Amino acid sequence: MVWLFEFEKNSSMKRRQFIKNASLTGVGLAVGSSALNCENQTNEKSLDENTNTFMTIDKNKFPKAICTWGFVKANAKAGEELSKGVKALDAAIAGVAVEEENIKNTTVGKGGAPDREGNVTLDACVMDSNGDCGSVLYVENITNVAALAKKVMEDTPHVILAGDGAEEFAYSQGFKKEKLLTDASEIAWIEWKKSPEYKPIINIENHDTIGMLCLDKDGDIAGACTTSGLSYKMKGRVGDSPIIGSGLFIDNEIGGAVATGMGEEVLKTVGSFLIVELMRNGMNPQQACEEAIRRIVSKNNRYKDFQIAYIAMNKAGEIGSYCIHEGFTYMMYEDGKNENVKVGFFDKA
Ligand code: SD4
Repeated sequence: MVWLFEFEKNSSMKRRQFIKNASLTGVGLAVGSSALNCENQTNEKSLDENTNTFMTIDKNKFPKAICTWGFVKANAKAGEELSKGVKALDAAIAGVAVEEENIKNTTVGKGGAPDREGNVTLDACVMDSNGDCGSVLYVENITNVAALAKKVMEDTPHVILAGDGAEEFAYSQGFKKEKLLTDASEIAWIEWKKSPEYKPIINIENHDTIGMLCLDKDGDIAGACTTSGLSYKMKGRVGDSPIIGSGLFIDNEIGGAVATGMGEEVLKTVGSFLIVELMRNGMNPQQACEEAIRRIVSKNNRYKDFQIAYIAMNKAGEIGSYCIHEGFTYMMYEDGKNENVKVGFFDKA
């Protein structure tokens, strides 16, 4: 065990050395050297392969927070935490908790729409700057599932806990039992049962999953993604949001990405991991998000019926976002300002 740990540590050090050499000799990698030898520097440069110029990482531009959709308060909360010096993962969890606790949001946390049997089941994951991650899926009766995912990451030998096991673990960690089905969600579900057709509606039914990426004052990236999934899903259904690599992925040498929309289609292309790998290979966050959407629509002629949107941020704090259909926006917190940004879309027809 000790030997394995030493081996991993060494191989990761070797890789870092390679990245550093690649940057210095002008070959290879685009972003990703920001974790290197820069403890006390404000600016740091790495080669952007697309432009063949050196990209400046200016730590004065940190911190930054971005999240899916127009969640003004959640993103502001994360931004304020980051400005106080809170680390990226804790800031992201504090930010998304605002929506988990918002009973008017019908696709996240308490107040989320139930499955077709009337059960609210939540999915969430978190990923930290050091590559650790935690995830919970199909959890009932617990509101702050992103915080619970962090507990799984920190206090269990596992990455994922599901269903009853996740719920029992939550109680053992002091989380309280709460009824997640609100009166309003129950009324809407009873109404839906009168003609029970499962048809997620673009930008309406799908529009509330919160995925958040935070870049803290030290230049470290982490993220969180939390949802009640698609309304009136089949019992047992789990989407992309709690699946590391699909709903969320972070590589602190490169950047991070999160997804929202029709989870089944994100899962098929492991969308967030794909975006981070595309950034590693030289794309900027915008190009990477566009390519990830292109991979989905090029394989799937049903794309007119569903929405998917991605947001991504690299180590320099550059941001990208793209979606299939018009209507997606994201929040960006930077320099104390919290703005809603409209996003370009693929389906111009
Ligand atoms: C899911 N991706 O469960 C989530 C739903 C979503 O905005 O993002 N809604 O498939």
